[in-house]
Amino acid sequence: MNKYVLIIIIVILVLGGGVVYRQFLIPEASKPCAPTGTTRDITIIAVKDEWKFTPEDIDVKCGDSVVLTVVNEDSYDHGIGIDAVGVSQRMPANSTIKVEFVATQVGDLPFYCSVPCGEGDVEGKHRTHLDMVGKIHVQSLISNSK
Ligand SMILES: [Cu+2]
Repeated sequence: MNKYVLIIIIVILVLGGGVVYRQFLIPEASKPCAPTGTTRDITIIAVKDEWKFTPEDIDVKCGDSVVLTVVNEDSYDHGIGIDAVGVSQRMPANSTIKVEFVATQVGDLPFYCSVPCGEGDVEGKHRTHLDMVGKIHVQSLISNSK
């Protein structure tokens, strides 16, 4: 019986600690942002035979809902992965997919091609699957008035 009382006390302490942390101790910058009510429609293109996403840098505000339309111009598959928001989706050849998430934290969300897709020379430069990367910059509402 005592064992169970102890377990309950431990559980309460752990949960209580979590609540205290969330309420009082989280640094301001890593708190989730309140929804802005704005939906940002952004198109990203996997450029034909260039092993490149364009644009590679995207700005959104923290709290924005983001709808990405991702176009694959190639006759082979790519994928889009944005680990920080749990996005991982295959992009079949010559197709367009949509990916949605809410930007809840300030910071950079790296995205990348999640499907091995080969390599080649583009205007004298060698490019590969690993060059298909970019960043979504999630900006604070307060500190940036761009
Ligand atoms: Cu790839």
